[in-house]
Amino acid sequence: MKVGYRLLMMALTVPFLIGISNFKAKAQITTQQWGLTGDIPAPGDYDGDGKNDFAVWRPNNGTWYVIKSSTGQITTQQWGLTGDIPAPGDYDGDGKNDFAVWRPNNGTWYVIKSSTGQIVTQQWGLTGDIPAPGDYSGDRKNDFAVWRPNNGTWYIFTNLQ
Ligand SMILES: [Ca+2]
Ligand SMILES: [Ca+2]
Ligand SMILES: [Ca+2]
Repeated sequence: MKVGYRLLMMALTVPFLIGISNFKAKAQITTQQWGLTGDIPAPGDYDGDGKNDFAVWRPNNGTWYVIKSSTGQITTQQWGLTGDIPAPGDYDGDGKNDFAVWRPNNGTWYVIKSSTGQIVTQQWGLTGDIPAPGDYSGDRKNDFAVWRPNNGTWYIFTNLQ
C-alpha cells in the first residue's frame, strides 16, 4: 500500500518537476539599454536575419537608431519630422523592415523601401487617427492602416501592385 502510494506520488510529481525545469531551461531574459527618454520604440527586423532589432525613433531630430541583430552594428537614418509617428514594417516585402512614419497633420505615410531605397508616400488616414500598420492581406507586405478613435473603425489600404 505504501509503495503504491509513493509510486502514485512520483507519477504525479515527477512530470510536474520536469515541466518546471524545462520551463526554466527554455526561458531567457534579455535586457538592452538603447534609447533615451522621449524616444519611441520602433522594433522590427531591419537587417532581415529573422530577429527583431532594438530600434528607437527620436522625435526631436527625426532619427532612427537601430542595433542590427546580425552584426551588433549601429545604423542611424534620418527619416521623419517632429510630430510624426513611427510606423515601421516591411512595406515592400523583402523581409527587411522599412523606415516609415505617418504624419498626423496631413494623414500621409512616408516610407523608404529597404529593397531599393525608393521613397513611397501615400495619403491614408485623418488627423486624430492612430496608425496601425501590419499585413492585413497576407501578401507579406505591410499595408497602410489606421484606427479611428471616434468611431472605432479600422481603415486598411492594401497596395495591389
Ligand atoms: Ca534583425
Ligand atoms: Ca522592406
Ligand atoms: Ca499586405
